[in-house]
Amino acid sequence: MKKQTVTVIATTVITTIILIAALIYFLPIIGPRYLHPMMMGGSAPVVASDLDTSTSVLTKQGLFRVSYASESTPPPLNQIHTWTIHVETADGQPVDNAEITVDGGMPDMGHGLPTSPQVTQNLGNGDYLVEGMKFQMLGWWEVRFDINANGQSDTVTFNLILE
Ligand SMILES: [Cu+2]
Repeated sequence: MKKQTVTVIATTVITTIILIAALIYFLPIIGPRYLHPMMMGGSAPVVASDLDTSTSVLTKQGLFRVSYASESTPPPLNQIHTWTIHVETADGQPVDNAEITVDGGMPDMGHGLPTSPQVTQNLGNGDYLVEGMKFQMLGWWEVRFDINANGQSDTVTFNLILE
């Protein structure tokens, strides 16, 4: 082979490798923004415009009022982080002895959370630390807390839209 031919082949191979490496490197960054809607059939998930995204809401049966604060606002994408939730009775008394479990997912996509967040600390005054929160896609997420306190249980659902 001519030296020139070898040079052309080598350049092509190196360029290809660099392009593939760049694609692999950037996919996790651009993926959630572009691939996710494409994988779902070409359209971005439709989110009801009247969706309640309040960070403080009453539980389903109205027993408790629960609010949350993410470690950073808005919650980060693709990063494990913590939430703090505050639980009080409907008339505003902090609930200190709650057993709380966490669940959630993307309702319009039929999948759950990528992690299993846990309430790991009772911070007192109705505050609880939630560790292991993670959202790996943009769009509409539901985060549910089952709250059990004083022999009563109720569920709260928060909606959030990551964009
Ligand atoms: Cu999803």
